[in-house]
This record gives sequence, C-alpha cells and structure tokens, in this order.
Amino acid sequence: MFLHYGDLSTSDQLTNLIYNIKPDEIYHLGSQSHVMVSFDTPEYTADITGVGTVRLLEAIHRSGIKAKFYQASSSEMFGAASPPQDENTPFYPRSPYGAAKVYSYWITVNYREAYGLFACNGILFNHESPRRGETFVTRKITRAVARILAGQQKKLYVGNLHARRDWGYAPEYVDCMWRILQHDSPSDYVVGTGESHTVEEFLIESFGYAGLDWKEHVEIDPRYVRPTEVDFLMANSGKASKELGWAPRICFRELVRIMVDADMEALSLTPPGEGTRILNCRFGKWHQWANSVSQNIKAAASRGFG
Ligand code: F7E
Repeated sequence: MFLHYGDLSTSDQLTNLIYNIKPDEIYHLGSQSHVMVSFDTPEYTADITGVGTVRLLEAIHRSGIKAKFYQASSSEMFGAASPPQDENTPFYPRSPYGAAKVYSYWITVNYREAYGLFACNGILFNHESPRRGETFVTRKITRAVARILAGQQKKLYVGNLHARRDWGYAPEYVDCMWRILQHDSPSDYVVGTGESHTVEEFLIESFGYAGLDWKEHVEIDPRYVRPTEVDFLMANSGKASKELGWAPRICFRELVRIMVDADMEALSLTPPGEGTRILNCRFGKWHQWANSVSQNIKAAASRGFG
C-alpha cells in the first residue's frame, strides 16, 4: 500500500493524482462526515462533502482514465423520509451534511449518464466498529463504558436519546462497496441491516453488557442536540441482497458486544468476551481489533508515510 497526499478542495492536484496513479477503482469516502459539525461549518461541508465529489469525477473524466467510481452516499440523505428507506425513497436531508451528500449522489448519477462512467452510489446506513471516531454516538458510548469501568470517567453526556438508527458492522459494508464495483453494470444500492434501534437502546445494551446501569452514568446535555434531527432510519437492502448477494452477518446486539469488548481491551481491562467470540466464529482472526488502528498507522509510517 502507498499513501499519497490529496486535497478534495483542489481540482488540479486531484487530476494529477488520478492521471499518475491510473487506478482501476476509486472509493470516494473522503468528506467532512460529522452531521453535528456540518451545522457549524456548512460552507466547508458543502465544499468538501459536496463539490469535492465533482472535482474527483471531473478528474476521472478529463484524464480519460477508465476507473470505476464508488461514491459514499449516506442514509442521512433520506432525513425525514419515512422508513423503511430504499433506492426509490425520495431524499429529504435534515443537515448541511445530508444536503451536500444529496448533491454528490446526483452528480455521480449525472456523470454515469452523461459520460458513461462506471459510477455508483452506495447509500450506506450507519456502519460502526471499534475504529469509529470517538465523537460518533456508538463509540462515544462504548468508550465511556470502558473508561467508567477503568475509573477514568464518571459521567457520559449525550443529546437526543430517541433517534432511531440502523447500525451495522462496518467491515461488512466495505465488502458490499467492493461488490458494487464488481457488478456487471453500474447502479445505486441501499446498504443496511433492516434493524433499527434508539440511542437509548444502544445505551441499555452497552452498559448492561458490562454490568453497569446506564441511568447512573448518563446525563443529557442540550449542546449535543441538533437543530434538526433525523428521527428514524431503517434500510431495505433488498436490491443489494438480490443483485450483489450481500447480507449482513452481525446484528445490533452483537455489534454492541464487539465494540464494548474492543474498548475494554484497549484499556487493558478483561472484557466479557462475547464480541470477540462472535468475530472469531464468523470471520476468524482477521477481525482482531486490539490496538489495530495504531498498528496500521505505524506500519504505514514504516513504509514512508509519516
Ligand atoms: O449520531 C444522536 C444523534 O453522530 C447518531 C455519520 O457517519 O452516519 C453517521 O451520522 C444519532 C443522532 O451519527 C449524541 O442526534 C445523541 O440522531 O453517531 P452519530 P449520524 O449523525 O447518524 C451516517 C450514515 C453518516 O453518513 C455520517 O457521516 O445519535 N446522539 N447523543 C448523538 N450523536 C453524537 N454524535 N453525540 C452525542 O452525544
């Protein structure tokens, strides 16, 4: 693996990169991806999360490289649309992030139709893992569980507990992204588990799994409540299942256990171990998470990136 520097705000540099690397497949996952942050930085979010996509598409088009293109579209585009959401559900974004992703979705479709690019949208619902950033609600919760057990934190401050999300296990979603680009023809796919739970249910499961009562540790902080919220997301991934043979193997309850185990291990605590057992059973040793992020960064640095 070689890491090149890149900047989604600079089209010339992107064109040079694409022309020099001549990739077969491009997975465009770069963005300002935090929904709450997008309310504070709407213009930056529009530039990077929205216009960044057309910069990449135009770089492919102008350089004449025959690269397949994957656009990381998001369930946030559905926003206020009623669940379950599928490929035919009209978009109703509820944040600058969601609106920017809608632009990226349609410009991807447009380059496919206008120039014949093999350009696809994967409309991914929330996908989580022990590598999830610490300011997203799932990881914020599982990390807090471990820190409370380790005596490093007493309280966890969160916002809206009633929002419902379709949370799945991220590595399975990456497999689906790859499948989308291997299909005979380019198209757009909804990817999620079909199971939806509230933030409160995530709290109950995570704290309960670690033997804690969430009500003793969790406080509501209005600073984390969004100006407009997405209330209810639940995917219908029938198309991905039928055309790509994709189906998630990790359910909500198992995802919580995988994440709590990993956060406890990271603090040298002994986890209950159900999450690790689930991973070993379904995926084998490839899915060991302990310190995996820092190990990957070190490995990349030793190959000249740093
Ligand atoms: O919020 C509520 C919050 O920030 C989930 C991104 O990857 O998935 C992600 O977007 C829910 C929301 O993820 C806190 O109001 C309550 O209803 O973990 P999140 P998200 O906004 O769903 C989609 C698919 C993407 O594309 C995005 O890039 O949890 N919530 N209390 C909270 N959320 C946060 N972050 N922090 C809280 O304290």
